[in-house]
Amino acid sequence: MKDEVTREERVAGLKGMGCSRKRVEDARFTQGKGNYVDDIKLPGMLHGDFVRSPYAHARIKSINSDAAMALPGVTAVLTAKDLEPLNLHWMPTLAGDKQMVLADGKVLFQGQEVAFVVASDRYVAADAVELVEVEYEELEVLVDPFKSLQSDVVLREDLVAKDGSIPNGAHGPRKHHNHIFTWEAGEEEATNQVIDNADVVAESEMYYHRTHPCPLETCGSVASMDKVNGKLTLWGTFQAPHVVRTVASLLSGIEEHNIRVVSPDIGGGFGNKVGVYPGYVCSIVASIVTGVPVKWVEDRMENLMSTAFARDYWMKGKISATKEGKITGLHCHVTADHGAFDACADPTKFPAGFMNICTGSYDIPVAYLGVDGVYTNKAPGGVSYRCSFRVTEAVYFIERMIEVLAIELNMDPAELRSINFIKKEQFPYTAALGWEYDSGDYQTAWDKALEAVDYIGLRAEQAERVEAFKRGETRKVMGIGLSFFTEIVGAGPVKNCDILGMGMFDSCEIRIHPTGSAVARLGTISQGQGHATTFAQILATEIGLSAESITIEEGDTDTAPYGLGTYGSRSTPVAGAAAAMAGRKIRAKAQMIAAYLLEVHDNDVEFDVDRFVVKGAPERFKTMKEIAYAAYNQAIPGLEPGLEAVSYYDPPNMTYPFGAYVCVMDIDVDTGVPEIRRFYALDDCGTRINPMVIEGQIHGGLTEALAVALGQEIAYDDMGNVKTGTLMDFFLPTAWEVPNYETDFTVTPSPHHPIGAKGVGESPHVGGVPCFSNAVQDAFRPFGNRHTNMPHDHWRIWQTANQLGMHD
Ligand code: MCN
Ligand code: CUM
Repeated sequence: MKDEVTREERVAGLKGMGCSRKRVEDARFTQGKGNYVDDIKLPGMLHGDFVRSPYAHARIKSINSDAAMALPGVTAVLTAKDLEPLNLHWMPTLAGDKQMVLADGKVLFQGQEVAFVVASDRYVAADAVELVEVEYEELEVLVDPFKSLQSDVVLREDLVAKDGSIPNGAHGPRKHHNHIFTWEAGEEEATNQVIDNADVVAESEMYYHRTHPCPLETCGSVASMDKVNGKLTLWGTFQAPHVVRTVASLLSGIEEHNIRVVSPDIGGGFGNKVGVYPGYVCSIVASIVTGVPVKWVEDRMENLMSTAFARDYWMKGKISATKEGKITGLHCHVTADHGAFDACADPTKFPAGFMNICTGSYDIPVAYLGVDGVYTNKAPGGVSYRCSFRVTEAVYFIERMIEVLAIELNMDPAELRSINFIKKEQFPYTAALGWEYDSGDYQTAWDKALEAVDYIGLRAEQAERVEAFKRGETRKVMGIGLSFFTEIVGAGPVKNCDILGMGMFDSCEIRIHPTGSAVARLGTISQGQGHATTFAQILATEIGLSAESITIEEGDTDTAPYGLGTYGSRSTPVAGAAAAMAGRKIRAKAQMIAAYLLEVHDNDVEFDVDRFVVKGAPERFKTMKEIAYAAYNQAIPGLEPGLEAVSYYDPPNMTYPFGAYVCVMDIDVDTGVPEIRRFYALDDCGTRINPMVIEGQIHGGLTEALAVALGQEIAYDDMGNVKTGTLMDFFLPTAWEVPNYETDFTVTPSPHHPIGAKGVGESPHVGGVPCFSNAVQDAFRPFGNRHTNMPHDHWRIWQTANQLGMHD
């Protein structure tokens, strides 16, 4: 048979890996046809709403729900007392702690769930919430983790033994009743010795403030208990639907096969939707109690005040070097404010996430990290917002330490980085704090970035600007923000990563239909990352069917294979690998079918784009479509009919994407307003599946980084009131503040990933925050600045200028 189509055209027709295929999910999103939790409307459905605590720390004297129950349309008001007989008034957190579902005796943060009102509609429920009378007795509030560790006030009375002693926590001994854990990595004595004897030592203290991912869609769930069949269906904003099913089963006693958890479309997760919230539990209980479906959807203020926050790390560092700038040692201590319950969603063995990647991209011979987790009267959480499990904090820490060391050495910070990079030939590289970096070529990326922005020219311009400022010719200073980051994503090897005991593998199941189209289901779930588009591209290249003919399904536990979900940029490293492996199983069977049809030996055919070809006889082939048809319609000796495969993939290692970012900023010292002149972002995520999706991820992550660095904060007053609980006060950047990002890349494949791909979803945030912050700090460096804390809002920038005497 003669082929009319060229090989290039066949490759292009697949829309496989490397193709900037348009996102297939956007057709419904841009037309308002998405299907979100709040779009789920079931017959007879009731609506829940929470009575929340106005106080940050108070004893509950009484709850009176008579007036609320008297309101027409109100079905039930649940309190901890109602949940206690079911043993559901507390629930386990993903960090091995436990958390009140509804306030049990006292409240520990403003906005904490006190009672759950169930009514005929959302508005009646909200009115009834106002009618529930709760009598509180205020207690002393602790919002400062350092004071909390000194205070006699016991926050978690449930974690103190009757004799007053302090039992161990999930991560070992606790030093104080408000202490959660101490976590250490590296060698403290050896590190101290190196630092004590070093030529040059730089020290810095920095606060990575508390913030919140604030996804456009808030958290919510709809529970429907079918008592006749004993089946519970739960729709919700879940980044890890299978884990939710397992937890729901363990908590409720309903057998796992009788629970179906569905994540429909999700309007942004960013880690905010990994944890299990009281609202989910209450909607389940309410549906069991009332026998009808119950919906719970939080409002914006509830989302900002009570669901998983991000960061809140107080970091103290020492870094030592030779006079020539070779780093010799790094010491880091963190006081980690986890709020009222330790509800971080880290893998079990990592109570401070992967903070021990804080040696960054540098070859540092010896290091130590110590983290103390602390309870305070704030909302629980900590691991969210494109964080790769605390890697945001780690990269911010090391990229600030590098800048401070450069000041100490009176050296250019770009050169200091170059001197200390882990070299290409050192990979796989084992860092002082234990991680084995899979691959990297940092110097090449760095040189490309510096050249692209004309770094030397920028420094010359900056020096001129400083002189002009001193002569009184301008009121604007110029900052050049640098950051080089190494990410660690793809949790993870089951041997050291689990969540609540569940190993962190992931999965893909492929079913090829007779006419040569396919459905593939995975254990992950997209919240906007474009999985329906990109996973199909991996499969297109692996199995030779066009991405347009492959449907990707995620998020329904009745159909998708078990997987640990989407966070920590693990979808590509883990589920993406499972997809490739399952695709290869399909291909292996297809090869046998092709050989049979072509009447040659299995080894005499080879895969070529979309077909199997007889070696040395390219005119003899069978396309994958023909093979799929034959799989269902021909009796092939020794082979079962059908063409399906499943893979559960346990990665041998994490993947280590990296990047080089430069931000050029002009700052008006009289208004404190920064203007971003240029932002250049080079990312290396190994093999690139969809360059356009990658670019979208980078634009989004950088914009969120801009937000965090330049203004966004969840701030509390001394009484524990959230000062930034609405979008009037919580800064969300708009097109107005966002610059025109320039993106660039290098490609250093992961040696252990089947297609060489590394994750990218969190990279721009991880590298972006230090880059924006360094730009602000660099602008003031010639005037004596060493370090100022984020967020660099206009007022704080103005203050920095003022303190440096620039308004005199
Ligand atoms: N990709 C690619 N080539 C690569 C790596 C990734 O084309 N070498 C594509 C992937 O196919 C996928 C996207 O980039 O479509 C992101 O992939 P990955 O880095 O594997 O991250 P995940 O899919 O696991 O997404 C999680 C990550 C996290 S943890 C947060 S937080 C975050 C982020 O994604 N939340 C997001 N990006 C987000 N983007 C949107 N729109 N919404 C969120 O909630
Ligand atoms: Cu840490 S935010 Mo993402 O891992 O969902």
